Amino acid sequence: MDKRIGAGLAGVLIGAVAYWVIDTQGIMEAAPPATEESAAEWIASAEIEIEEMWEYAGSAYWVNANFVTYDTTNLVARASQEATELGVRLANEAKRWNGVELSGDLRRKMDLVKMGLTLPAPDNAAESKELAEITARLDSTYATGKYCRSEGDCLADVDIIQIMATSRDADELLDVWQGWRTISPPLKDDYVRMVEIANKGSVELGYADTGALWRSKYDMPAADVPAEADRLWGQVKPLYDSLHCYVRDKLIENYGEVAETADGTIPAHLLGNIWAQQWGNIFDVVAEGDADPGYDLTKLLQGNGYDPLRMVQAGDAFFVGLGFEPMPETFWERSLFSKPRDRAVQCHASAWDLSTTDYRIKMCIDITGEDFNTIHHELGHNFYQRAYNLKQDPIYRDSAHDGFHEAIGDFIALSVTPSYLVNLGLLQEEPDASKDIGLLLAQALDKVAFLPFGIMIDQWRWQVFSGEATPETYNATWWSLRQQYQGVSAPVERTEANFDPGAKYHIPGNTPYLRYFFAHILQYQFHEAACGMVGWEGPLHRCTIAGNKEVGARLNAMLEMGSSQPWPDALEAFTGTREMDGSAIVKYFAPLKTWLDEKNAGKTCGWTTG
Ligand code: X8Z
Ligand code: ZN
Repeated sequence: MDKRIGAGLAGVLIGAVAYWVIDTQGIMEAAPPATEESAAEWIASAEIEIEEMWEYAGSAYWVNANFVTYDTTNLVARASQEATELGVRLANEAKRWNGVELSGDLRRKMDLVKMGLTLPAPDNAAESKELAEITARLDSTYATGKYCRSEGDCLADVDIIQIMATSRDADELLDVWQGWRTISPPLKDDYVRMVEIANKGSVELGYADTGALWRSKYDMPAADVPAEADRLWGQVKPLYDSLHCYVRDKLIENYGEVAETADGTIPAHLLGNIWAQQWGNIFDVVAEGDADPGYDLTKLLQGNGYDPLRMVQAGDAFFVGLGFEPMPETFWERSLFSKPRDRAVQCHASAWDLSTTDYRIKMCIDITGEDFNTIHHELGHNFYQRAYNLKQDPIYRDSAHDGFHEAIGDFIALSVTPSYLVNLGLLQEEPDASKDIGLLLAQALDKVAFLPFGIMIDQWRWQVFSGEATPETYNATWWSLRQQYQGVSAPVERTEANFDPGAKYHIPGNTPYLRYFFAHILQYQFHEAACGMVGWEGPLHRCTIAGNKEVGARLNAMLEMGSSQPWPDALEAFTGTREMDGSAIVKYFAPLKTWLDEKNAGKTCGWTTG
């Protein structure tokens, strides 16, 4: 999630107004008439409650994520129940002003209150308790999931991620690929029940189902969101198709028939990532001689004695160079940068704002280029949070839309170019233009490969929430979408006894995922606009905005708007355009596309969708 990724709290913290009585149908008694004035009063006191609940529940979530135990899971279930009940109550109370004409801010705040929850509970204590217990259990069970390949040799998520990134032994890859997916079948019953309860809660709030609620958060008719995502996907799909064709061919060269499929898909265990979502780790397997980037960031970090703290300091320094205040002392004291040896933590990286002065990241950092990027990603959340927290009322303390939150740090990391690495002292000199294809290929393996993954996850959830996919077809639907969008297939037969979606953190963690797809489009728009501001005329992938205070000021202006304006206004403030647009990422990778298409000439590309 955007505010506390992985905590399941997004938008939950909409406070209560204790002195107004509300019955179970949401009809107010003893309440003042629904006027503009009463709306303003209600919002003001709701915002006080929101802040209090945010801080209280945040502490519970933080403790659970950092010390995953039976008891902290109980505590988080309690806090989550309270927060959800407040959210539901307020969403119902806000309905009171539905037919009343309100000034712009009041109407917007009312609407945000109504759609604030990610998983609304029905308006009864039994089901809200059950929902809170289920979500806490899903999160903790995932966090403690392990695959034991032999007695005493048990692998947690971070170990599996490492093996998938570095092993080139197809048998080992297949073994851990299957092994990690043994953690999720035990989650399925809880997941099914969770969908049932959250849907009931969503219907009570006036949405067709929970997917419809999720799609309602984009300042456009909810029904238009799938088409908007498809429009963007259509812009970038030709680029993905070229990459897919090239990578498949190289994998077949390397792995032989293990990589060869009759339908043209790529087996999911060969792509360097346990979810086949980003493929940068197999750069060495797929790159040809003329695609050498000239350096390897992981080796540079390791060779220069970087440790997790120093990596985070470098990320912080980037923002400081743009003119932002450094993260406060408490950030350094309270964040978690390394996986502790003696206890279970939720290792999936997240960024937290526990109050308007308390920012933290929680991450099990490895000294790799991939994690260096993720650090910038997480810090992007923190700097965004601080910008709007200091400027906006509690209800507006969020990003313009959730894709903005996910895009900021990635946009900053696009400026971690060779010239910036030279400045950091990590690289002696910039590789010349002959290395451009290598640089672009390395990045495309992460960013372009991600696009279809980013869009298919919530296609699956939308179908689950709407009932189009049932518990009897969960896994089949998942693999059919994987095939359709990514051209990726399971390396071994899967059945409904498997629950492969549950092996991806954001499914048990209940973090909506379309945000990451939008973010992968937006970050290139931000980059292109920012490079325009610095007067950059070279290729976009060589542009860095490091140290540019003017870009920093323009960025801050967008960040501090929070969610106070519809997102096209925020986008316009920074980029001058009001639409999401895939042409920036297409332009960025245009030289690579030409190169890939030359390499692919004469090959059979594409896959069947079954
Ligand atoms: O979950 C994340 C971030 C935290 S919001 C580390 N990401 C997605 C993922 O890992 O699946 C960033 C990229 C996509
Ligand atoms: Zn994020």
